[in-house]
Amino acid sequence: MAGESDESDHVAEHTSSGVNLLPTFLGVAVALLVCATVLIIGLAGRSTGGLKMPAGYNVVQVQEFTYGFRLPSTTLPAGNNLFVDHNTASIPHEFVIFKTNDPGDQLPLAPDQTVKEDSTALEDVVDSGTDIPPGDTRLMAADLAPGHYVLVCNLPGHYQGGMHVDITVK
Ligand SMILES: [Cu+2]
Repeated sequence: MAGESDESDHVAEHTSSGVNLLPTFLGVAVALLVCATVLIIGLAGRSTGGLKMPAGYNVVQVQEFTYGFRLPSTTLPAGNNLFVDHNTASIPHEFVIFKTNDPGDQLPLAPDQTVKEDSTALEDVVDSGTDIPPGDTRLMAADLAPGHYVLVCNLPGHYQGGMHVDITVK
């Protein structure tokens, strides 16, 4: 009696494991689909190269080239801005934003014709600090008050070459 019962259990188990291959396959397929969906949503929502940006920041994508800047808009919202600056050029550049009343093409100059960064007419609010090598991306954040700003690259000759953009924050 007991032996017979064991055998029928064994047969039932064996049969059921064969039948269960389909649900298992479906389970794996559903799991893969969920993973793919999460990945797609993640990629679609990304701001920059898959990096997760802090909430509450206006993300500004900037591209530098020789000699200029590309940005989606020269008007930015007051408050926290996060600049994601990519140097697309084959030479180093830098990224400096001054708050100033002076127009971007009329900033005070030092004797070497670079922008006179210590001028009282200029307030340095964002500064890459060091050169940004070709191909590199630099993240810089600033809490900007409403007003007029100028974004420049102040490597020798670059400001004069045209690397300045007037920005309005409001
Ligand atoms: Cu430059």
